[in-house]
Amino acid sequence: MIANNPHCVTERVVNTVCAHNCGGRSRLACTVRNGVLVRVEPAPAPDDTYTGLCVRCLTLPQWVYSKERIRTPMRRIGPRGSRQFIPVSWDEALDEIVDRFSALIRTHGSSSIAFVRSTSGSPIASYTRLAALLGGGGTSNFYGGVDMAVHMGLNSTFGDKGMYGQHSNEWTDRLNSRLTIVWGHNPAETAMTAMRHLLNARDAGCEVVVIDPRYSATAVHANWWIAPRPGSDLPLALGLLHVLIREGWIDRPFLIEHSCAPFLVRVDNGKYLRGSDLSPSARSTLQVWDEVQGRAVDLNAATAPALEGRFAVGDIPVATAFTLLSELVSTYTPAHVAELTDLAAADIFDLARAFAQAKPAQIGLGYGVDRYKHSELFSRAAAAIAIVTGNVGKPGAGIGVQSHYHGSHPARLGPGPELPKWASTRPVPMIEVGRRELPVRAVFCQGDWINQRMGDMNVSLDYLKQLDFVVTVDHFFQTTTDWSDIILPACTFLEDTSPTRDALVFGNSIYLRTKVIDPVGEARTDFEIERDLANRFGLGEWFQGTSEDVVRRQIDGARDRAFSNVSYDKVVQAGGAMRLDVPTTPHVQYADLIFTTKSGRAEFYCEELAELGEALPVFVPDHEALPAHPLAERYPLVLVQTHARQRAHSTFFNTSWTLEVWPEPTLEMNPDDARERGLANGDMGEAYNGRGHVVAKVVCNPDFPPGMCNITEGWKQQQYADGNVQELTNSEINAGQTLIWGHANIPYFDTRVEIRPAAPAVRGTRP
Ligand SMILES: Nc1nc2c(c(=O)[nH]1)N[C@H]1C(S)=C(S)[C@@H](COP(=O)(O)OP(=O)(O)OC[C@H]3O[C@@H](n4cnc5c(=O)[nH]c(N)nc54)[C@H](O)[C@@H]3O)O[C@H]1N2
Ligand SMILES: Nc1nc2c(c(=O)[nH]1)N[C@H]1C(S)=C(S)[C@@H](COP(=O)(O)OP(=O)(O)OC[C@H]3O[C@@H](n4cnc5c(=O)[nH]c(N)nc54)[C@H](O)[C@@H]3O)O[C@H]1N2
Ligand code: SF4
Ligand SMILES: [Mo]
Repeated sequence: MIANNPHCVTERVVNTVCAHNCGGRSRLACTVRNGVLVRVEPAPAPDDTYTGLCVRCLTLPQWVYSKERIRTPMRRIGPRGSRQFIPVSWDEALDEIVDRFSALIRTHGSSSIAFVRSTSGSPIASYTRLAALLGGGGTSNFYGGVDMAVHMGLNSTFGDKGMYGQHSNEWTDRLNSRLTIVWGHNPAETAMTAMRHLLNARDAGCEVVVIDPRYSATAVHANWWIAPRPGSDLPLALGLLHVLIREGWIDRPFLIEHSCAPFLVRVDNGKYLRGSDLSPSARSTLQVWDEVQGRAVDLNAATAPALEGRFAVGDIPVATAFTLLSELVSTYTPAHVAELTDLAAADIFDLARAFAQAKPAQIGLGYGVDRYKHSELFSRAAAAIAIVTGNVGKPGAGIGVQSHYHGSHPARLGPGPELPKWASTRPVPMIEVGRRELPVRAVFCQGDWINQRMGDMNVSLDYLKQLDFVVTVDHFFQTTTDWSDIILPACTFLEDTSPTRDALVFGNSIYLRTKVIDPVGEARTDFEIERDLANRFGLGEWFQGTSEDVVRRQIDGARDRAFSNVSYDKVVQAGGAMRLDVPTTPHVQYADLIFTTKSGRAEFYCEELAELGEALPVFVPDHEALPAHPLAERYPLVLVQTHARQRAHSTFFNTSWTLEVWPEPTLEMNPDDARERGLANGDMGEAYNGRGHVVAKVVCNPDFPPGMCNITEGWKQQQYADGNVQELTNSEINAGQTLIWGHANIPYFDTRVEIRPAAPAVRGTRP
């Protein structure tokens, strides 16, 4: 190869790891020709079962150089929302941010600045350090709101594993299962690299049951598809529990030894009975009914704890937690549940029987069951199914989320960058932004906050419009950039070495991110932008070194045994990925049957929620998707927003190969529902409710039951003919979630609409 020869083609292949938040972590082999990314293929993973990528990433060359790419810093010159910007230098842009933020901090304090971030950012380059240090501590931090409700329910049942830690066994464990319920999850489109494990399991004789109101791409591959009405999974779970308990298909030893089932609960206040309730000098030990002694005793002193029964302890009426659960589900007969769910009673009975007979059986939740108002109650009921049948902590069993991170082997990294003790942020739940008084005057957005993270968008937009100053840092012009004052161009993961979110570990291996190409235009990495801003704020001492230095520290400083065979240098020498020192068998969540609940056991009973009447996973039929809701008459259709196969959220909204297949937002609905409204395939339809509207092309799709329609989330504002799906989505705040976890999940799918033909004026596509 001759340098400086214009006819010479230099070509190299660089391996890195995908950064998009699709829940996978594919290793990518990127061909770079004369400095330009031209091709992406799968690179071998250290464990070959994890080698592979999806079609989306084949389009990365189009993505990274797309015409929407922000190439220089920009300043707004027209009114907010007018999309009128001029390029400015980095110095001008950063100086303006520092001046405006400093002035606000002087006048209103550091909580007047808020930070918010995309889920695809790197954990060490998401402006969290700057947010914690700015103005002497305490900027506002908009957090949460997505993918949290099902985890909340599992957290309160099994103990806190971190808000996203409640995963099922490792993907590769599916093979050990005899029956697996894929519940509100569509891995054929949303966890493509996990789908093969499900298909392998099915081919090996595992019965795959998909519970989804629509005939999804995953249901197509199932042995059994169960289609409840949207938002009715909780009564379905209670109906399954009814059958399991009534028929005695339960694991008594597991219930007595590892769950809260035998704990005595005070009927007067819903709290567990404790020794201290009986004698002020006694300890607060949980009480059970000892069948041999015929009285309440300390849990540890019991020889034969009763599973069932109502008793009087002194003058306190009590019942075992299991008895209360049995009584709750006693009315959820298959016939009654059939009415609540639109299912056949026989299917409910048969599913319970199949689950009880298959040993082991597994429940894998997705996030389709996370986006309703009471999704945390649903996941608690689903967890109770696994608990009463003893399907916890075993290969092929378990309940957890089967989407992201697949129940990776635990591997705790060493410390990240150091911060002073006083550094902190003030958490503001995302769902509350725009809905309560906040001290915030300026928002720094990493990514497309308004389009992607907020439900009920018109409220969010009104909130954003009255702010003094909005900064967005992204790769592409998108919905939030439209409304920003300063826009900064960020490098994509292909131009960066900051590690991928989930901090490097995937399955049983460690993956480093490698820089593939030079920054496009004037883009800088988020790591550099955060550091450049920190330097200007006089906080440079906390931002010494490069992102590689941080990663080196995290790996080389790890105390966890899993890292005993690796060092930063060894991983680099191995090409950027290595297996960790973890067992070669798939990871099994809770294999040790040690739970981090207060009692150390699996608790389907949550005494903290007794005051709300939710100590057990009760069915509260007050939410928008259900037919009894007052809005049901005016807005008869439930609108969900499934995650689309051709994007990771909004990412890939602009790649031409994927747009060839699916060029614009579509409103998918049952053909009969469409016909009733005078709509046919290809017509422009307007979905509307009291919160807003959207116009999109109607696709009559019999895979959707009558009463349910869909617009996939993640299209950008400029792609809609009019409105935005996010204008329609529900943002009702759940009291139980807020009581226990301090914040609530956004119930995006708990949304009702009516649909009509769009007025001719809005049938065109926006410029
Ligand atoms: N291609 C692609 N992959 C992705 C993403 C992406 O945007 N694109 N996003 C990633 C992220 S962050 C997430 S959170 C996951 C989300 O991915 P999934 O967990 O698969 O969630 P969804 O696509 O939202 O919905 C899954 C299924 O739930 C069904 N559903 C809707 N309502 C109900 C209901 O009431 N009951 C039941 N039982 N089912 C219901 C829907 O019809 C849908 O088929 O995907 C990840 N993977
Ligand atoms: N209506 C509705 N809304 C939803 C959902 C739904 O089901 N329905 N799903 C929700 C879910 S589960 C999730 S996880 C969220 C995902 O929401 P996000 O994480 O916000 O979605 P993305 O599209 O991945 O990223 C948003 C923007 O961030 C930019 N970006 C990505 N990576 C980086 C980076 O490293 N640096 C910088 N500076 N910018 C970056 C992208 O270019 C994009 O414009 O969406 C939520 N929104
Ligand atoms: S988007 Fe997801 S499935 Fe596709 S290559 Fe990246 S990690 Fe793999
Ligand atoms: Mo998500």
